[in-house]
Amino acid sequence: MNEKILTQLKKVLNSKKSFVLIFFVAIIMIFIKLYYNNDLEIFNKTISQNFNWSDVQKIKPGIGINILTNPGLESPWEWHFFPELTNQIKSETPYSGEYYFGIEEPAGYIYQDIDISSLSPKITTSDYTITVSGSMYSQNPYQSSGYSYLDVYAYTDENSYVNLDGFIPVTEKYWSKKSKTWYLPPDTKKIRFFLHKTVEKKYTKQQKNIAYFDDVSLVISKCNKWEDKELTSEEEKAKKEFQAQCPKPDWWDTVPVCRPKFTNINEIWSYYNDTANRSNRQMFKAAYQAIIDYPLDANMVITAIYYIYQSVRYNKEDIAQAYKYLVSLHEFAVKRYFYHKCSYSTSTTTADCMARLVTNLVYLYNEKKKFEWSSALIEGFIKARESEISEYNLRGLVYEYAKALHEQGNNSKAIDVLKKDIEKYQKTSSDWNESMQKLFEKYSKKESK
Ligand SMILES: [Ca+2]
Repeated sequence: MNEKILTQLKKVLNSKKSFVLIFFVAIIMIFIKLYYNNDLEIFNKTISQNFNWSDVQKIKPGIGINILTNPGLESPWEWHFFPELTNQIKSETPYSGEYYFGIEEPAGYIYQDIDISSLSPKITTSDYTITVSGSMYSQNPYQSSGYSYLDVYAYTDENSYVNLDGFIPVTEKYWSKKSKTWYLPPDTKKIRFFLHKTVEKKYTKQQKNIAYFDDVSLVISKCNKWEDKELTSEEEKAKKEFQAQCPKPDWWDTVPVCRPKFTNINEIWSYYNDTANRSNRQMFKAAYQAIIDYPLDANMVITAIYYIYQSVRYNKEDIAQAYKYLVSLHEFAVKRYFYHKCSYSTSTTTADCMARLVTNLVYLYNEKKKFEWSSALIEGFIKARESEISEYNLRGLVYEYAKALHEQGNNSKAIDVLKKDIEKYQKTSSDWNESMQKLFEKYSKKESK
């Protein structure tokens, strides 16, 4: 009898216990959920104090894979914060997953150490590369500070390292994937990978630009160096002529391009568009290599020069630093291929590929205030090839022609050129109509003064 009562009582107690336990667990979960949502900082601190860091499964270093742990920046695991973790973990607009990092402090940074000593018996030669990439943007960049960028310290032992720098800060205000590749110093044992924010010396307290990061990666690859193609004696002669006028840039040997060389112009075009996985210098180098591999293939040479121009002009670098022979390069092409018939399909040919190079050369002349060279070049080119140039490219040349005439003090001729163009195309709905009209009005006002 007594035993029966006891078991009954135990049952009741047990059920109450479990009820109370469930109740408390629920309350705790609600609290955690509230903190989690409302104050990520407290969440992070609570977790980081109670978490056993050694439990984190680290990525085993290998060749050709992303060797960062927690590359999606979903939590603080494996990352080190300076200043210490406060509110660098963001959740408003992730690039992927639920979280990402944002550096607010003017001199703040975040890094991860990667031990690659298990790989270093292999990395004894200079043909291994390290590629970093990530999605980044900056919020309300104030002047020229507060932009996201990445860099790397390659340690050959505990105290000596090489700083791999030169990553161009990301000025976009929306998620943009950028990458950079360096040769990895032989015998690198450890890599310290940094997420950084650019800082101006004079920053104010009010200035709160935030540099954001998500989905970062760090990949070590074996990169076979390119051998120059074997050429016929005729090709060799053309290559020498080209290189005498347009030598390789000084930085040539420091920029690895780990991809097969171009064999046709479609490959140039698709690599140019792959901005997430190539830098402007890599684009330049691959295009230049195509010219010296196919020096007698006019379409290849012209296309490569066009994309060299694009990569130099849009790399936010000083042109002279990127390539000081950019004018020579265009003069070479314009002289050699002035009458070249560009073919994009088998049935039609145009002068458009040359019109684009002529336009670029005019931009370069104008920057040097060589307006008389610009107008002479456009005049000659239009005279020789007008019927083969598309309306859009032709009007682009006419626009530059008017500007060059105006700059030389020949305003009335500039107005005349614009007037003729406007009359000729008044019934079309081209983008050029408005620009031509505006320039015409601007120059006419000056004339009547
Ligand atoms: Ca993420």
